[in-house]
Amino acid sequence: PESGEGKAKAERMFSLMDGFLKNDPISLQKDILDHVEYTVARSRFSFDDFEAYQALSHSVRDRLIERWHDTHAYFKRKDPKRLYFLSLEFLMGRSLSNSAINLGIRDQYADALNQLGFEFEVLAEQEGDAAQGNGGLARFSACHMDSLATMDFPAWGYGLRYQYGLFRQVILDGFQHEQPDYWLNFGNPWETERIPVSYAVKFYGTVEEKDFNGGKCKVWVPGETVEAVAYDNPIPGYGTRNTINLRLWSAKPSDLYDMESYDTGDYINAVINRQKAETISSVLYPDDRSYQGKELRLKQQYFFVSASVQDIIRRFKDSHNDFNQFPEKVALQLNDTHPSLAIPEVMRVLVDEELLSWKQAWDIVCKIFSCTTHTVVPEGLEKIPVDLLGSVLPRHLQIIFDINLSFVEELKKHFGLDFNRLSRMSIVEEGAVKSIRMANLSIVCCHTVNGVSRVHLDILKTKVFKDFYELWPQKFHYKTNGVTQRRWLVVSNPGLCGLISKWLGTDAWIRDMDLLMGLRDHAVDAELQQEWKMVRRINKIRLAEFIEAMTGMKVSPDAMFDVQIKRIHEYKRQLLNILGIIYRYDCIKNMKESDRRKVVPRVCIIGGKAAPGYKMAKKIIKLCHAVGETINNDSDIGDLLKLVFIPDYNVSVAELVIPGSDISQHISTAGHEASGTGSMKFLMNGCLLLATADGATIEIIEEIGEDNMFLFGAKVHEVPKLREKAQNHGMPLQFARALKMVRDGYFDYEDYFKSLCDSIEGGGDFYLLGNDFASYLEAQQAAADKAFVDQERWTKMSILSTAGSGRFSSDRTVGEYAHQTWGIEPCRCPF
Ligand code: F58
Repeated sequence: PESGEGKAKAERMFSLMDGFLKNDPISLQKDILDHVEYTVARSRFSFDDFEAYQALSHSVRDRLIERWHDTHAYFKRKDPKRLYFLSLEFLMGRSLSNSAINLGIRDQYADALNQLGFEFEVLAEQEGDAAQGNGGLARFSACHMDSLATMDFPAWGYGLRYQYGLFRQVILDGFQHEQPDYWLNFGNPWETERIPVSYAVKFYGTVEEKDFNGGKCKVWVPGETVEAVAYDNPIPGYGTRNTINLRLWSAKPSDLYDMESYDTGDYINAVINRQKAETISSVLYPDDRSYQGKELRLKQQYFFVSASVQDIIRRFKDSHNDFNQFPEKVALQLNDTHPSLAIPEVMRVLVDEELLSWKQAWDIVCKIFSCTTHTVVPEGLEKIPVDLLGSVLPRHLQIIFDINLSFVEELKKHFGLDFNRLSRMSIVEEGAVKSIRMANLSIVCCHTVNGVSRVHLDILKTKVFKDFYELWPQKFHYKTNGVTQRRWLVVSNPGLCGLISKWLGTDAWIRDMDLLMGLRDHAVDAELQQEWKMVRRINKIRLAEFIEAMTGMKVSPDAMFDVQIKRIHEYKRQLLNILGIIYRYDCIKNMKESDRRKVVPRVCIIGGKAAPGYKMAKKIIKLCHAVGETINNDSDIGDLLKLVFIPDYNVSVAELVIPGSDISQHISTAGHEASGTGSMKFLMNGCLLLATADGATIEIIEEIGEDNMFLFGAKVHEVPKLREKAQNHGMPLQFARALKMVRDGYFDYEDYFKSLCDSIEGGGDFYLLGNDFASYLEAQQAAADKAFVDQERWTKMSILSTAGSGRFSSDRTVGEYAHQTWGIEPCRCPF
């Protein structure tokens, strides 16, 4: 308040506080100890590392909350257009280091802790990962939140607060087993439960028509009501006071209970049934391949969408009373089609509850939604069976049918009675199981649909959404992905980070990655090269220690560390990597002693989770272990070749592995990886890429040049022809030999691996492993091995990789979205 009674009250409130929290070492120490005593409820004279971590996190959180309040008060006062980012998955990882660094007080905390006898780094290791997502799509959400905050955009993230995050991967005898990730077991200091922020979410029931104002209106009478309670997670920007919010919804039984079920006399069962409401937010679906029409999944989607839409509309109505202003104040971004029920939900609220006309509501909807698509595979496109949707969300089904009716009319005007085309484009798919195509719904209603790299957009335009592109070419865009340098360099590689700032003479690149280009001028400077190698070696030693701790295997940091870490998928071709390793093993084994001395020792590191129901992916994990078992115990091979599988790959593991890698593999069959973001993290950290020309790699090549990476394999446009050829031609010799070793039981388990071998030999080699094998080996041997021996050249390539990574910051991506898609401006909290 700027004047009057409100101002006087605010001043008095403020005078009762100690002012803002202070960040000098004594204040921080006092703060941590207070939290030990009062929050963790341990004696300040006796607490362990975990308790110290809890107290430290609460102390950091206090500072986040201060800024969070200021930011939101400021947004409220300025009332800018806001972006709402809706995603069913956020893969945030740990928060402590990231928050302390973004707040600009990590070093102060480290000093304060030292004096108390603790180490910041050691306490940071106590934190578990927040793994509320599967892979790339979920990490995309997390990187975008960091960039939105740092760039001062008035944005909110909305999602679901799963009690069980992505499963933990346990390897027993080389096989993957899944264990539940009950991540909230030890509390989560980063979130704040907001009991007063809760909304009723309805399911099932019937739709009734009532007379209203001389006309008719629809009333949805639900069969079940569940309460959505908000949990807020502050997201601090770097180099700004702005701290935005990630609001995750948790399901609780509703207070609106149904008298009938209690009146049956079966009180206990009635309570138990109510309790079941909580299952909606209990578990994350661990499959990132294809959509399965499961009722729980549908309820999860609608649950978080409905609560978010209610929250957004409530906020809008707090300061506006005319819905015509809605598109000037609100942009809604759908992260893939998972949140696309938000479209009929906004229509429903505007028409049924706010009593706008259908036309008014539709005009608004067409202006506020945009959608990012993350996949190229048609199996990834969601389809919800009409029967299921009609039962769970009867009013939404009606709305979707009505939208489709007008859309099909428009199609007829445009294309005439081309029934094939009409049936392909219709939102409703006829067939054995009549379904709603969520991608079609999204394209019809969103003003912008974007792919995540240039080549991804080409594939969308020419294949997946060809018909729609012909109708609305202006709707389709691409925004090449990026990742946040705060987490992927500043948090995870402090050594390199300091070196970069020293040589650039500034740390301004942490907010402006284009500045990294300045490193190009020093790429051959002997002094920088020396320091660069030193930092990278320290990171390799750290990685070697980690490998020993996780697997018991000792590896030498003198060897080349060759890494492939990502979800296990056939299209990502971990199998190509393993067959390449088998080939290398076979070669070394058959070499003369004198030749062996010339071999560059190599540690091959693979990590990643397989979806629990994805049989082939699980076999690939087992094969990796079986091959590793043979190679690692072969005394002929010694340190020349090692194969390590890092279990339970997650964000924190990536933070440790990436800075210590020499070379990383991004080897999907061309045309299958929509973008790929792992490559960008490695690139920033000066790790060389061994890659196919797929997804965003094509744009990385343009930035750093072919000479600074190791490219191989078929190009996107060559793949269809090569596939036909693969059906009819045999395998190249070297490839057949490596595969035969698997088939013949050289690594045991021949029966178990049979279907894996058959998928290549008998199954037409869909992912073109055979076709790309020779050029893969060439890239590996001629290029990578030779280049590694020439450390001066290698280091130059490494420096140029980091120098060329500026474009792949999510700051650039988010800036493009803000400007071209959302129409939002920065709103920087001034104090
Ligand atoms: C990933 N997609 C892409 N899930 O595979 C990757 O290339 C990209 O870099 C990343 O998104 C970020 O844009 C992903 O994680 C999916 O694509 C789902 C597959 C199953 C259906 C729903 C999407």
